[in-house]
Amino acid sequence: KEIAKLPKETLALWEKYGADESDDKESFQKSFIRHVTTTLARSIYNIDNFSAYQATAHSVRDRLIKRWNETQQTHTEVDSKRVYYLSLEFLLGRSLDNALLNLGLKDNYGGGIKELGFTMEDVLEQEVDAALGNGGLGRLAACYMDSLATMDYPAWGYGLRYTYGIFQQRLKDGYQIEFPDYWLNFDNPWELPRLDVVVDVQFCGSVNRYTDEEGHERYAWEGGDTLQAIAYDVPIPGYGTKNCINIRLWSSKPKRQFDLTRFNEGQYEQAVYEQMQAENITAVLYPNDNHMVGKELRLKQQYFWVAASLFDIVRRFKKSEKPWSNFPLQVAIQLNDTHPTLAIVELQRILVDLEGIGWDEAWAIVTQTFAFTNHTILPEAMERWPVPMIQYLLPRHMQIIFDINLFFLQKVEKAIPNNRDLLAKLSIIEESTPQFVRMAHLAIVGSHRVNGVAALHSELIKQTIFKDFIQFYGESKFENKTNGITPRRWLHQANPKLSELITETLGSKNWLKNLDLLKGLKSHVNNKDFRKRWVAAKLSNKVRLADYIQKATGVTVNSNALFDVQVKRIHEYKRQFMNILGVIHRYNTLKKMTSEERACVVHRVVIFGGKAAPGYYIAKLVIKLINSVAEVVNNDNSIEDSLKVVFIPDYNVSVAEIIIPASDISQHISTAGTEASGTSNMKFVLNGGLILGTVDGANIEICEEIGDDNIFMFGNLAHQVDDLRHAHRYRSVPVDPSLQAVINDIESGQFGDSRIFAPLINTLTHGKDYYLISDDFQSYLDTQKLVDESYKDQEGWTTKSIMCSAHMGKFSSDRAIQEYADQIWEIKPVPVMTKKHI
Ligand code: T68
Repeated sequence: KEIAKLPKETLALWEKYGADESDDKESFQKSFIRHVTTTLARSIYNIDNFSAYQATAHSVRDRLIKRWNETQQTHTEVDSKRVYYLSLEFLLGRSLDNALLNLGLKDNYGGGIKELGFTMEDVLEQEVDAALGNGGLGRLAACYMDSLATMDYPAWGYGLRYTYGIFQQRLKDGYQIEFPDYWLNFDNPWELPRLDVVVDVQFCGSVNRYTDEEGHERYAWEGGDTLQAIAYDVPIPGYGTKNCINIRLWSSKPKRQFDLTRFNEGQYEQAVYEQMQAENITAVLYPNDNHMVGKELRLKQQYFWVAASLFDIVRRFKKSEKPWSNFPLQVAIQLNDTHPTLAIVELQRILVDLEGIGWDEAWAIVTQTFAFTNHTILPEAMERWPVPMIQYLLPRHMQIIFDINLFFLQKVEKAIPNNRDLLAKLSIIEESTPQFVRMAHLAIVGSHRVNGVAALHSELIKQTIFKDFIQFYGESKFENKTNGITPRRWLHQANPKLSELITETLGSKNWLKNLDLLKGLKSHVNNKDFRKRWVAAKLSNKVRLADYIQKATGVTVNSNALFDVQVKRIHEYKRQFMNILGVIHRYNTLKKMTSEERACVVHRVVIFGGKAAPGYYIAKLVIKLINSVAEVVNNDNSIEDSLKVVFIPDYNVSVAEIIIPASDISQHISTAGTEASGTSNMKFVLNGGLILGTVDGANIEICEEIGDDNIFMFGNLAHQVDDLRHAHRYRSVPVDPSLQAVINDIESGQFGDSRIFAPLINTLTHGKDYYLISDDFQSYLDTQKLVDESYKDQEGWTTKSIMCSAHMGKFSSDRAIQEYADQIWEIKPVPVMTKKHI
């Protein structure tokens, strides 16, 4: 309305000068030089690769912001239902290459930068990863944002802007050591600081009961400390669309910049200390995956993030002046694991305490709004918070949780009377001393839908951790949404040669938006030229990885050997230990062979990578063992290069982009029933790598899609695990003989001081072996033999490789997002309208 009042001449100026910069080469070069001279205050005389990266990034950022603005304007105008994805982790990796590809700028920018005296490769290398996540869960959030943007959905991500992301891993004497990841050291061109978007967040204080004018009993949360959340927006461009969505990351700040009274009273240090406490909240990402750490600071992070995000969401809803009953028609909130579960309580508090809505009406709104994704059934990962801790930090929320629980249990009692045992099992409160709040129970009770992340996992949650809820809710509340990965980053960007071959073969780039089209490759599987180029692409990726390995570890590997890869967080359930034990078996078998016999074996390079949580002693010992074995094997000339072992340090998203396309076979060998889904398994197969895996997580669905001829599966099944564990404990099952031989090798000191590894060996013996390495070891070795045999038939292997990629359509994150959008969120795409610039 106010714009309409402006004089015509003013409007004309905005229209004239607000026009988009073009995307051609010359426009890029102009903006590049402008950014070098004005943004960076440099010149042709002192510009290095890093400045070239910054200038290029700023040029892309300008274009991103335009799209981002148009997207937000369109969403405001259309005001259809939006989805909000609440995730404590967004593992985005690098942004420049992704933005260039998604915006379709890569060719023009690549040519442009060359003429300016740089290579695109060198420039891309300069960027540090945004590593605000631990592993699968955080990377899933990033893939989902890419799909939401690409498919034109009106979506927001909400998370925390950690000053330090996941630690950097270095190796010293074969041990992992951790260094802080201060990723914001240099300016971050991929965020827009919104210093005007500030939300107050309260902690502690007390609750006062009062009666309002209408005689209703009400509660007010008063006093305590107030901090501020500042918004930093990260634009996420879709591929081949104008849509550019937003991840809003909150950073914590003290509310008052300086407490003068304190200062005057001589309490300077105390005042500064409190300021620092406020900034501490978003200082660091907790580095544990699949493990609950009950630190108060972690709970503060969760509430800080949830409170700021809900304030923002509610503020946006209120702008539309719709009645509260419309809230679930305008807003869907997805909880990425239980980390944001307090959002359920916070929304109920806003509705009841601040908006004066009756409890039942408010609760109906809340439960229709939220949906919850579970990512694990490991008991040690289940979030539970001590009641006294919540009571102290969030006194009103604790009351609300007790009330939610009371009303829920009353309903259970009514539906299934006289079952105290069931009430205790379903209760949100664990009746121990002290009491605990079970966050998963709260998330289930406060959501209209609960999902697992692969078919097996979604079945298992119904049979194990959430079994008692089925009695009350029935099955319909629980469903499956098999994870997916974005083919834009994980094939097009990470594997340009293969991407180009696919595009040429299929005749268009449409497969990047409809991954099922990869099926079209099947009719080319016998085409000689196509096969040759397929193999050549793999080889060139292996050469690229071999170069990287040389640089990162000093080990020289032969690109013609079979590349066998296991890269993921180091965890007992993922069984990197079993892999390295298998390597020892292989090594000692090779040593016993004659030179002639060895001439017939397939040469292997076994590649490991992954971080161990800093406090996870056994996982860190696994890293040490891998490095100790590598040291011996790589320096043993007697085996004539038939085996090499490398541990690539500091595995992260950018390193994954180099490793994954180069894999011949990758290992996904978790104890059956423990890996909820896995997502790297999908990335490897999409890139034409075969997998060796257990019957677990998404391996099962991958097998269904690609056919069991194209995958190496082994080991016990999920339903056998309980009995096997039982057998270990009570019948003291002897360790498998091949395994015992390997244990003896380690204990003999073949890989250095064996006392170091005693605690690790102890996890296998004395009736423990919780992850059943002993039970799966023989079938693991047998299957590895099959892999060797298959690899000897190179033509057969190439056929498998092509067939693998061709059948991976299902695992696009676009498919996953489509299912969430249709079946849980009930949202529709909103194509961005290109607008005038005013
Ligand atoms: C992973 N979980 C699952 N957790 O392990 C994996 N945990 O099977 C699945 O594919 C993936 O989620 C996506 O669904 C994690 O990555 C964490 O990183 C994590 C972080 C904090 C606390 C607990």
